[in-house]
Amino acid sequence: MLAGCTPWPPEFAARYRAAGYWTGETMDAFLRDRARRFAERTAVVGGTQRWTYADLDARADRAAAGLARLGVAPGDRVVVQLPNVPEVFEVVFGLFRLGALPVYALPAHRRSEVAHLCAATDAAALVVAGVHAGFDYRELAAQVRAETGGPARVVVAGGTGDDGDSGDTVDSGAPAERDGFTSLAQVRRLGEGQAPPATAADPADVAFLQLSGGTTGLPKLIPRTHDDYLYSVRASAEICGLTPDTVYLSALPIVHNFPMSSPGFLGVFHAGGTVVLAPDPSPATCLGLIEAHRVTDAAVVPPVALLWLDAVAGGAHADRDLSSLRVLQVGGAKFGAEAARRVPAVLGCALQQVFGMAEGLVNYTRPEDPDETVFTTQGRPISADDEIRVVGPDGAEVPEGEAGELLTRGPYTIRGYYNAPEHNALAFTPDGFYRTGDLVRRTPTGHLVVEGRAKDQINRGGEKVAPEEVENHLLAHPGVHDAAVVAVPDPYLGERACAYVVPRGTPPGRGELLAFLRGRGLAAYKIPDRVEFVAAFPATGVGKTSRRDLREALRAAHARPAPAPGGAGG
Ligand code: AMP
Ligand code: DBH
Repeated sequence: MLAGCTPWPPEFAARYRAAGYWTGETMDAFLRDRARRFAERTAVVGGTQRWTYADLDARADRAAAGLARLGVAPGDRVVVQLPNVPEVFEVVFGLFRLGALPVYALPAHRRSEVAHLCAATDAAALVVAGVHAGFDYRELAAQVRAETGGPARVVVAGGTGDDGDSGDTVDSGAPAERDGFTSLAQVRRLGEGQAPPATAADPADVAFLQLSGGTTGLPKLIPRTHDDYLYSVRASAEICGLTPDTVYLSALPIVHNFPMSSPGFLGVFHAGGTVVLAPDPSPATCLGLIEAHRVTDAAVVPPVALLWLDAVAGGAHADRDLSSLRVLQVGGAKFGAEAARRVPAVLGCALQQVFGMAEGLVNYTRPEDPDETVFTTQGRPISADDEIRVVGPDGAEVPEGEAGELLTRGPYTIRGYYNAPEHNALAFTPDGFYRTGDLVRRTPTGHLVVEGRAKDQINRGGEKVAPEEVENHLLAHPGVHDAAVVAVPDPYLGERACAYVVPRGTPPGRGELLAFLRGRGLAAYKIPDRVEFVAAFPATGVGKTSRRDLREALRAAHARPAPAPGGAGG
C-alpha cells in the first residue's frame, strides 16, 4: 500500500473480499469494462460537448500516453483542480490508466490549499483550468510553483481551440509558453497513436487522495483504494436505482466525494447512464439543464435545494418542464424536515437524503422508505457490514434512540488519513472506528438523524471549514492578538463563520483583515462572513484553555438572531 496509509487488518480485508464487496477491479478496468458495454451511449454532456463511453475511453488512452511522455509515472500523485468540464473525466481516467493517483482540489481552492496539496503529496504534476469563472488558474499554478518549488509539470486543461473542447466554458488562453506548462491539447498530441502504458495498479492499493473538510490547521488527505471505493459506487448505484436511462445532473463541483460516488458520476458510469455537468448551481442554469436534457436525478447541497424550491415556488421558473426529474438528492449538510417536505410538493420529484463523508460511510434514505423517514432522517448505511456505534463522551454506547457521537468502521471507511499518525491517533479508535464528530440518533429502523456536531468544524451549506485553519491565518496579521472562528446560524447556509478578534493595539479594519486573508490565498468559502472585535476572550475555566471551549463560550455570549438572508448560495 502507498506509504503513509493505514491498511485494513488482514482479517477484515479477507472478510470484505469473501462477502463480494472487494472484487479486485481497478478504476481503469472499470472504465474499460463500461466502455465495452455501453460504447455508443452518451457518458458525458458538458457545455457544447457530448462524449460517448467509447470517446471517453479513447480520450483516457491518449491522455495516459501523453502524460506518460510528459514524465508522469505510475504511482505519481497529480493534483487535479478542474471545474465542471468534461476534461475532468479525460484527465482523471487518463491518470488511472497510467497508474498515477489523482489528488482532488476544489475549484474554490486557492494558493494556500493547492500549495498544501502539492507539497503534502509531493505531486509530480498539477492540472488546472485556464481562465474559468473570471479566475486565472495558470496564475495560481505559477504562484504555487514559486512558493513550493513544485510540481515540475503544470497541465492546462480546456479549449486551446484545436478541437473545440470546452471553448465556451474554459479558456486556457494562448498556448502556455511558461516553462513546465503544457496544454491538455498538447498532451493529447503527445499521446496520439501511442499505446497507453500498461497499468500495474493493485486494486487493494490507493487509487486517489480526496480532501477532508478537516478540523485542524491543515486539511487532511483521505486515501481511497480501488476495491473500497468501487464497492461503495456499485452499491450506491443499486440503492439509488440507476439504469442506462439515468440522466444525472451534478450541480456540485464534480470532484467532491458526493457527486463522485454517492452514486455520483461513477455510479452513473457503472449503470451506463449520462452525466450532465452544471457549470454553476443556480436555478437558471440547472433548471434549464434539467429541462433541456430530460434529467432524471440531481444532487445538491441544502442551500441549493432551497434556491431551486424558491425559484419554482416563487414563480420565477414555474414554467420549466421538470417532469423528467425522478429524484433530488440532498446532502452535505443537514436538510431540515420542513424544507424536505417541500421537495415533492414543489418540484414534483422524490427526495433522497444523503449523509456521507469522504472518509467513507454513506447513508441514504431508500426509495421504498415511508415519506416521514425520508423527510426526517438522513438515511441508513449502504452496507450490512457498516458497523455503527453511537457513543457518549465516555466512549460507551448510549441507549438506543439517544444522541451521541457516531463512530463507524466498514468495507469502504478508511482506517487512517494519509501521513498523519498523530491526528489518526485521535480520529480513530484503537480498534479502527472512525470518529465522525457527528452527533446522531439512531431510529428503530437503523436510520440516522443528525442532531449536531462534536467536532470543530463549520458546515457552511455543505462546504466544510476548519476554524483552526482560518484562525492560524488571522494570527499571522500583525494587528491580531488572538482570534477564534465560530459558527453562527444562518437560514440559508445553515451556518456561517464569524471571526472574533482580539486586536493588538488599534484594531485593523474589517475589510483590510478580510483582504489579508484573501491575499494569503485562502478559498473564498473559508473567509469569515463576519468579524467582531472584542477586548478579551471569556475565561473558559481554570487550567489550559481549550479552543473548543472558547469557541463555545463565544457562541453563547454573542448569540443573537441571524441576519436576514441575502446572497445565499455562495
Ligand atoms: P467530509 O468529512 O469533509 O467529507 O465531510 C463530511 C461531513 O459532512 C459529515 O461528517 C457531516 O458532518 C457532514 N454531512 C454530510 N452530509 C450530511 C447530512 N446529510 N446531514 C448533516 N451533515 C452532513
Ligand atoms: O459532505 C460530504 O462529504 C458528503 C455528503 C454526501 C459525502 O462525502 C458524500 C455524500 O459521499
